[in-house]
Amino acid sequence: MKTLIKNGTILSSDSEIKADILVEGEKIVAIGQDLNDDVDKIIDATGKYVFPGGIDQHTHFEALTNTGDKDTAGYETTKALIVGGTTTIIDYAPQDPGCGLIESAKYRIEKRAKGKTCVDFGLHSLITEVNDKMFDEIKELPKHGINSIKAFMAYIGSPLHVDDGTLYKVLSESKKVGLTTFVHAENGEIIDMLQKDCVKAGHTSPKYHAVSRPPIVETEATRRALYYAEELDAPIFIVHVTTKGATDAIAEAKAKKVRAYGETCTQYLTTTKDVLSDPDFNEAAKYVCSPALRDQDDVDAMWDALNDNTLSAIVSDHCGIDLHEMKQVGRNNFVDIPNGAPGAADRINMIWTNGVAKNRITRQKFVEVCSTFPAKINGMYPKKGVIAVGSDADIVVFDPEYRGVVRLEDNPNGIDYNIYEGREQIGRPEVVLLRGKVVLEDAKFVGELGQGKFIPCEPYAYCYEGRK
Ligand code: DUC
Ligand code: ZN
Ligand code: ZN
Ligand code: ZN
Repeated sequence: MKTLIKNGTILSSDSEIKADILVEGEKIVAIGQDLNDDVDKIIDATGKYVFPGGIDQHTHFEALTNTGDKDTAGYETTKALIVGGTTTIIDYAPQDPGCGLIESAKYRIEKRAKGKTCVDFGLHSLITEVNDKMFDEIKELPKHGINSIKAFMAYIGSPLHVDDGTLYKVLSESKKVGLTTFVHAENGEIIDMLQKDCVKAGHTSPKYHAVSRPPIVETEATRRALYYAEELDAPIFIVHVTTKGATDAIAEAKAKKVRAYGETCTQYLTTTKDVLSDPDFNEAAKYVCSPALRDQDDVDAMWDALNDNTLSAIVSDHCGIDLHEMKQVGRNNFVDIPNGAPGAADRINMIWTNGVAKNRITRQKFVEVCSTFPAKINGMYPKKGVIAVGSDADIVVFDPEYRGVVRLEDNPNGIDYNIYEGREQIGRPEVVLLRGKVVLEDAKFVGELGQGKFIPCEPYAYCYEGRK
C-alpha cells in the first residue's frame, strides 16, 4: 500500500516546511517537493498542518486506582485517542497483586491490550509490591522492552506508596541497567495528616482534596527525589508537575547537571482549582486528580517551564474513572474519591487550542512536547515522534481552521464525562495514519480494535545522553 500526502506544511520540533510525504507499507519512504508516484491513495493536505502522531507518555488503561477498588477503563477506549490525534501511549503497567513486574507487563501486552488497543503502546513498570524479587526484576526489564519504572511517594497505606529507602534503591538499581525512574512526587505523610485534619473538622467535600494536597507537598517531595538522583547520579523523571516550586527545583537540578526531567498535564495548563469548589459533588469530583489542580500563578508557571525547557512533555495522566459509579464512593468523604480523570483523547486539541492558538507555545514546541520528546525519553525515537524517512508513518493531518466545542458525544471516551466538556476547540485532526494505515478519515475513526501493537522501549535512552 502506497499513500501520498500532498501540499501540507510539515511540523517538526525545530522547523516547518511545505512538502509531500510518501508512505509505503508502515514507513515514510520519501519527503520532498512535488512527489509523484504510482500510489493507492492521495491525501490532499492543502492548508493543513502535518505532524507526527501524538505520543502520550502517561496513561492508565485497565489499571488499579489509588483507592484500589476497580480498574480504570480498558484499551478498547483508546479509539477516542486516534480521533484526538494520539497514535502511541506509554501506559503504566502496575504489578498485579502477587505477580512480578515482568509477569504483569506480559499479561498486559498479551491479554489486557491484545485485540483491543487502537494505539501503539510502550509500558512503564509501576511498583505496587516491594520485595527482593521486584529488585531482581529491575535488571531484567530492558530485555522485555521496558526502560522506565515508576514509584509513588504519595498514598501512605496503599500498595502504591514506596518509602524513601525503596525510592533510593530503585534509582540506584535502575541506573545500572539504563532505566529511568519516574516519580510521583508528593509527600504522602503530610497529605495523610492534612486529610485526617480535614475530615476531623467535617471538611469532606472535593474542595478539600486540594486543601489537603497544598503545593508544598509536591515541591518538597520533588526536591527530595531530585536530591537522591543527584547523589546517585541517576536519571529521574518527575511526572505530572504542577507547582512553580517543583519546576524551580528541576531547573536548579538541571543547572547542576543532574539528569532531571519533568512533564506536566493538559489539565494543569488549562484548569484551576476553582472547579473543585462547585457545590454539586458530581461537577467537582470530576476534577479530583493528583496532584491537585492549582491557582492561575502555577498554571502560568507550567507554560513558562515548557518554554524554558525545564519541563519536556505534556501528558494526559488519563484515568478512565467513571463519575456515576467509581467516583461516587467519595460522596461523603473526598479522601475516598479515586484520583484521576480522562484526557488522552483531548490532549492534542486542548494544547493546540490553549497553547498554539493562544500564542503560549510555538508549533515547534507543540510537536516537541506532545510527540518528539516523549519518543526520545522512552527509547522510541526515531521510529516514533518525527516525520522522517525510515520512521513509522504515524501522521496527523490537522485542520487549523476548524472551530468547535468539545462534546463527549462527538468523541466518546468510554467514560461518562469529559473534563473539557463545553470548552472552545480550535483545530482538529482530519486524517490520522498509524504505521501507514489510514485510521481516521474526515475526522471519523475508520480503524479497528486491536490495530495497535506493543513497541519495545530501548534502554539508555535520551536521559543518559552518552553517560552510563
Ligand atoms: N497519579 C497518577 O499518576 N495517576 C493517577 C493517580 C495518581 O496519583
Ligand atoms: Zn513515605
Ligand atoms: Zn502519579
Ligand atoms: Zn498517572
